[in-house]
Order: sequence, then structure tokens, then C-alpha cells
Amino acid sequence: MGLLDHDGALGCEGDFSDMENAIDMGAGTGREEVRIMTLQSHILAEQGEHAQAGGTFSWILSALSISAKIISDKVRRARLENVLGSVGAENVQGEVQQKLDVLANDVLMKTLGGREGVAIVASEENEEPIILRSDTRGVPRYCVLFDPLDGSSNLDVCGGVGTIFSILAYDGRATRAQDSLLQPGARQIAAGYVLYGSSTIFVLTLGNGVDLFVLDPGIGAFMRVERHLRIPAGNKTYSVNEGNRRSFPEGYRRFLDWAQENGYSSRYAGAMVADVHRILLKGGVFLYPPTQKAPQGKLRLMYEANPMAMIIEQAGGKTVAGPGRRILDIEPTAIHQRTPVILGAADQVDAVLAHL
Ligand code: AHM
Ligand code: MG
Repeated sequence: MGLLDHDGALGCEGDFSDMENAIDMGAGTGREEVRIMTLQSHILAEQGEHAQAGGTFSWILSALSISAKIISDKVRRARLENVLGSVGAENVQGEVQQKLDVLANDVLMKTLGGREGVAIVASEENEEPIILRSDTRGVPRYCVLFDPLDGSSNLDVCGGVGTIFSILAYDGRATRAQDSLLQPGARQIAAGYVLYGSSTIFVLTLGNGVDLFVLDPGIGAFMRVERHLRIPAGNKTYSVNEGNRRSFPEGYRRFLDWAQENGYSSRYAGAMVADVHRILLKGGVFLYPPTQKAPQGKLRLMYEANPMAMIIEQAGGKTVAGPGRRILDIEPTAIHQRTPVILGAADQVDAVLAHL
């Protein structure tokens, strides 16, 4: 059974005729080419080019695409259906869980749970990873890690929120199955995020560049609008929670002083997906430094920093935890561990590093 059978049944992206009939509309648009290409078609086309991206792997990407559409719908209807606000509980990080955090987590668990190729799912919202299949005979298996609804405190004010995901190969040789998850980010096979903003955006890397898709609500399909995104250099903009400034290490404060003396602007949405998306398209630098309250920073290595680092590097940018500490080289020791993050256009990350 191919992707067509399954996703077609869900009424989403089952029409592959566009693969054969891609229309070159590039003339005069300034783009190399513009093709009518859905995410599903893109996945199938990539499947032919990657050893890793066999059918099993493509099924996982299709589950993420379907989850994104369901979560997008829930986010847009949240106020109407009275699912804003907290559930009155805290997650494993000790953070207040929003009702939509729980709903989004359930959606991803259910869509990914049905995919034969998924060995383990790990969510920022769950204390322990869930081992679905540990047998490695027959089909290649993968681990999928995600932050189901990043920046969810923005929900109540209709701000941007997102889903972040990372895919690792599962080798089944670790003594404890969940130890398969503890791989450095450089070993990610794919990573991406979905931004539920003024439109719903799906950003994906399979390790050969970064592609951008927009959900067309009229037909329920993600349409590819940009290929091989590159982060622009020279944008003097930083993105940081400056309310924490007094508890940043001195080097970060020096950078902020220097930036303010040198004509920088500040932009901060308070949702990593929204802030990183702006940087991917426009350049600049995003920082979540260590603070007194969070000496390792606030952001999670496996669910936030690693997938974003893969995307940023694939778009020509840079992501570090500090001087000489590339995020993607960090050897994780715990699935919920945190890390400081500095990411963005290489020139702007270097400007921060010059002060640390
Ligand atoms: P969350 O995953 O619980 O939503 O927390 C992560 C979010 C990021 O999206 C964002 O960059 C950061 O927390 C904002 O934190 P702060 O409010 O401390 O600036
Ligand atoms: Mg998050």
C-alpha cells in the first residue's frame, strides 16, 4: 500500500498527478522555478533520491503532515470550542500544561502510533518515551521526538505557536530501548516544524536543504512554496527575552550593549517556532542564554534545540550552546535535558560569540 492509499482515505493529499504535471511558472517570478508540488508529492519525490527515505520513513512524514492539519484546525477553533487555558496540571518540566498541549500531544501520539516504522515516540509533554515496537527485523524503524505545541502560552492571545519534530534511526542494540534516543543531533535523519500563525507553515529538512510548505485551506494540502531556503546575512536583529537580562552571564550582556550601540532591532514573539521562522526567512540571531533560574537555559535539547539546529545549519546558518559548542555535537545524557541556544545567520551568531 502506498502513501496515496492512506492519505487519500483521509481526504488530504492523495493526488499525485501533480508530480508528472509540475508546471514551470518561474519566468519573471525571481525564483528559480515554481512548481505545483504538495508535501506528499515532495516526500514521494525525495523517497526516490534518499537511501534512508524508503516507504516506511515516508509514512512517518505523512503522519506528521496529517497531525499538523488536525492541530492547525484545533488551534484555529480553540476559542470557539473553549479549549483555551490550562488543564490545571504541570508537565514533566514543571510547566503549566495548556489544554491544547494535551490535545496536540494526543493527536501526534495517535497518528504516529499507527505507523509501522515508528519504534519510539518521545514528547516534551510525557515523562517517559513510549516504546511502540522494539523488533528491528523486517522494516527499518525510527524514533520520533516532538514538542507538540511550542510556545503554548501564546495561545490565549492568538499569537503564533508551533509543533517541532526530530527523527532518529532506531537501532535496537541499546540495552534499554529508550537509550536509542540518546543520539547527538548530528545523527538526525529529518527535522522540521509547523507554525500555526497567520497561515500554517510546514518547514522540513531531510538533510539536503530546507523546504517550505504552506497549508492551502481550500484543498487541505501543504503546497511547496520555497526550496533550499538560505538565511540572509547582514540583518542586525536579535531575538531574546530581555526581561531576563540582569541574570544573563556577563558576555551576553556585553553583546546586548554592543548591539544597542550599533543599531540593532529587537524582535521576540516568545514562541521559538515563530522567532526561528522569522530568522530563517529574514536573518538575525535568536538567543536563549543561561539564567539564574535556568542555569542550562530553558530550551530542551532533544525537542527544540536539535531539530532547530538541523534546520538552521541546513539553511546555511549556525547554532551553538556557547563558544566552541555546536549544538548538533552535544552527546545527550537525558531526554529532557536543556541547553543554552544561540542560533541564526552565521554572521550574527559570530557577533554574539565575539562577546562571550
Ligand atoms: P514551551 O515548550 O513550554 O512552550 O516553552 C518553550 C518556549 C519557547 O517557545 C520560547 O522560545 C520560550 O519558551 C520562551 O520563554 P520565555 O517566556 O522565558 O521567554
Ligand atoms: Mg517548546
